[in-house]
Amino acid sequence: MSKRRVAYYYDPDIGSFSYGLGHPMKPLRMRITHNLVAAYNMLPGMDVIRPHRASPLQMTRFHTDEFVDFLHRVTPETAMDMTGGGSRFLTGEDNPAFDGLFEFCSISAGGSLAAADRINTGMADIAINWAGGLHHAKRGEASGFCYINDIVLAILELLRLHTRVLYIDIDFHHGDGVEEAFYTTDRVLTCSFHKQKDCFPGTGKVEDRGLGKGKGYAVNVPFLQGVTDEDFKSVFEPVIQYVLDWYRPDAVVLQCGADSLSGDKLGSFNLSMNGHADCVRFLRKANVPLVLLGGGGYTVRNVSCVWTYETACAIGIDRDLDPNLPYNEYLEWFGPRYRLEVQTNNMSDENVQKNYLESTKQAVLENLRDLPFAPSVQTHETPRHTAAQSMGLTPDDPLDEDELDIRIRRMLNLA
Ligand code: EL8
Ligand code: ZN
Repeated sequence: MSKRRVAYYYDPDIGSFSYGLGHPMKPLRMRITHNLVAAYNMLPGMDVIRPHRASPLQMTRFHTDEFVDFLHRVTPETAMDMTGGGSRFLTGEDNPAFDGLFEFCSISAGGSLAAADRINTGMADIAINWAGGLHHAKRGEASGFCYINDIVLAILELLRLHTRVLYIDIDFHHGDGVEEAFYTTDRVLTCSFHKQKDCFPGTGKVEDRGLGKGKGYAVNVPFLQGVTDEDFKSVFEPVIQYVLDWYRPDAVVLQCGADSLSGDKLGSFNLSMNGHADCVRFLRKANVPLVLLGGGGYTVRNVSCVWTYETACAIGIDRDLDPNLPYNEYLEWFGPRYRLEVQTNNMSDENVQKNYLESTKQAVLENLRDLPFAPSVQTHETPRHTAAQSMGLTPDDPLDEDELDIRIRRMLNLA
């Protein structure tokens, strides 16, 4: 397997944050993953970098000033008595104001921004940030354990030097925050594979395809519970191959949410580690600059196994890994088999009933037939930032094409 230059972003502080007792999101999983990557002696094969922490200004390239300011100020003690701020920006027990919240967001977003920058400079073929992938966060509010949308920030960074970016999301949940941010542009094609029926956030239907210039550039593949490796691959590969051939992305961002694995605490798919990693291998083989990000994943041992294995896929040593785990600081988390694996089970696969899988695949591919070949950026004069305000855009509106152009030009200090 040909070599790739891999940049790996990790901040040793990330594992110390906690969403609070009983919360399923455990930042410790990033530390356990890193520990396993190191125990397999993978670090020498990558450029290992502790990323700068994203600043509030960098976050406002997508998020509203007031939301970022709130995250910067809120503490567990003040969250409840902030005048409406607590409820308006943080929704319920999913998104608590935990100790160090802003620092956590800053590390997560800093890693994804640094990964995008490394791709922009051409210094890496693949850039990894397992602390990223927080795909639900909206411009003005937290959602689904996500506060700052590091993925949108990274894609905006990639758009400075790339005409078209492909975003792929294999998390159990729909990547709604990223889809919404780019719903009206053809410069980002978002493609999410997820459970939609009776599942948070409830969006991501096949017929949800984008708006205006973005029509056809949001692709949704909703599965039913019990998805197997075979099911997933039979849809993922033809859909992504078609998009690669016709959209011709200059860069790809793959959100590797691990709650689509079998046995996840919140998910109900039946993917093995190998089946999940086949998506990474498929994109690596496409040989397009690639950013790998984390995401959901609540059975911590499985999360750490799959992200360790996908790090090996990125480097190109996955076939050589010993499935018997090397000694490491968290070995007890992997008992009683102490193996690099995610065991599948015999749960019912609802996707093969009533021809659901085949009919969904055909509907998605039918939609893709409208996709024009490789749209290029319009060369029109981009209106000034004031144009966006005169368009009456409110903080809750998704970024439309002009708004996107304006924010990119502002980032480039062209506005
Ligand atoms: C659960 C929403 C799903 O449990 C978020 O499900 C998915 C995020 C993701 C669940 C829980 C859910 N929230 N996206 O992976 O890709 C529907 N929330 C929850 C929050 C706090 C908690 C327990 C469950 O701890 C408690 F507050 F109870 F202590
Ligand atoms: Zn998820």
